[in-house]
Amino acid sequence: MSSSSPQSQTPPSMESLILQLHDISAVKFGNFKLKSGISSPIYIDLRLIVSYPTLLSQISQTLISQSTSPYDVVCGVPYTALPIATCISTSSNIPMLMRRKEVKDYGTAKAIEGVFKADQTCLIVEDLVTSGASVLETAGPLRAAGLKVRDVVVMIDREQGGRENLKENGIELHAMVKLSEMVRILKVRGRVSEEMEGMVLKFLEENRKVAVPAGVKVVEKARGRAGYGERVKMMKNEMGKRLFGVMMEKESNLCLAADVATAAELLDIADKVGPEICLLKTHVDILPDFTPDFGSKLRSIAEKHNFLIFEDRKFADIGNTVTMQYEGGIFHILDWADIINCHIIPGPGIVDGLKLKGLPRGRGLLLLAEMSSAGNLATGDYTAAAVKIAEQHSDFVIGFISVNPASWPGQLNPAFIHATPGVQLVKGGDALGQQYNTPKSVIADRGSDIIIVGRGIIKASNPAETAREYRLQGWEAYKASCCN
Ligand code: S5P
Repeated sequence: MSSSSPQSQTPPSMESLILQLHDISAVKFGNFKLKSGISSPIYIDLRLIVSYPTLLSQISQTLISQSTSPYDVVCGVPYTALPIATCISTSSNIPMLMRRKEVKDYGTAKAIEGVFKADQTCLIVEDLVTSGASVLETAGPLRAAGLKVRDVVVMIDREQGGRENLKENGIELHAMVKLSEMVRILKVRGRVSEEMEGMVLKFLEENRKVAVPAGVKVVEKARGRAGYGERVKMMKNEMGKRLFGVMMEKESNLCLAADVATAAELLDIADKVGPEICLLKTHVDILPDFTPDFGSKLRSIAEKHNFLIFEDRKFADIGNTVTMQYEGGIFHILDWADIINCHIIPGPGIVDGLKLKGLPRGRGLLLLAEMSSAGNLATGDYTAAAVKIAEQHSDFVIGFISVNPASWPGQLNPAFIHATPGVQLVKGGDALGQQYNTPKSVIADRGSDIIIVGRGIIKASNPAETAREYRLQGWEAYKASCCN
């Protein structure tokens, strides 16, 4: 499928469209307070065009002729541009997609509705572009779903930095008309005074560059996202920085889940697989032969092979209790684990508690924002709450245990690391609800950073060789996703 732009009717002249927009009061002059708080002499409300079907159809015809590159699907930026995209789709017979503004269940609900194949090209349709932020917010999930986004057609370019901001993100803006051009036409046709034209031009001059809100710029959550080298500078926690550093030095985004039967076996596999991994994850409470020197033995292997240690304790109690569980008991986790994780079910107090002990020791914390097991409850608002808590504690929280961060609404904060369990070389599951995805799908499609692999490696006949295979696949997927 490709655009052939069959046009049944000649698009009306630009001038006539602009006069019609003025006739229906979609363009007004006066003194208006914009959402941003600034006063503007011009106000544009293109939502009105749904009440004028002939005009809507004429505008859509004009927009079809704006983009010269072929495309397979169109997608309107919600909501004003949805009817325009629909008209473009029906009149050119090119399928349409819809981007959901609210994705309720991030793990499973689709951000994009409609039928498409990865690698198809999607044309974005928008009514008005100021900074380009809303176009970027739609381009992000489209690209995360594997679609190519290179062009956006828009009715009016406010000439306030949108074109440049979009270009920086690999998107070319094709505008039906620029705001200054529109005002000039209205002046020539006697609809506005020369004085009003001057005021609008002055306003544009004074507000030439509207910045894209922080975070929106990284439009590709999975593809084209910032590399670890850039992100290490954004990470606040020292242990998180070290982790990024190890990943780059060893070209490894592999974490071994060393769920073996004994401490002796764990130390043995840590030494064998050590060269391939950036992180080794333990469940210290499953080791029957645990002794107080376990921590120091594991730390010396970690130093030898340059990996970090992550105790998957999944703390889940109130702040006061977790301080004791973290440093005390038999295991003294605080003494040897570089990184720990916790559930957020008790609320932010759990992070305060762990931070009290961990931060002075230079440790880092991962929050369980999602889980890999079937039917788990860490979805939707729960995941969003984890993101909020992480942002409020970014001195200690280094990131998340997540499963499909690319599907989370909004932009992913590049300062946080995502580590994903449920990884094997082939998609599948176990008899107790575990669900597996491949390294490529986890890193390149689901937008994660680290693959956590347990049985895929420890049950292999040659764990070191298999770990190497996982490392290579994980690293390949990272390179592909951050460089195209
Ligand atoms: O949601 C989760 C969170 C974690 S940390 N799902 C998980 O499977 N894990 C852990 O990852 C789990 O405790 C185990 O240690 C590892 C997955 O092991 P595998 O053998 O299924 O690869």
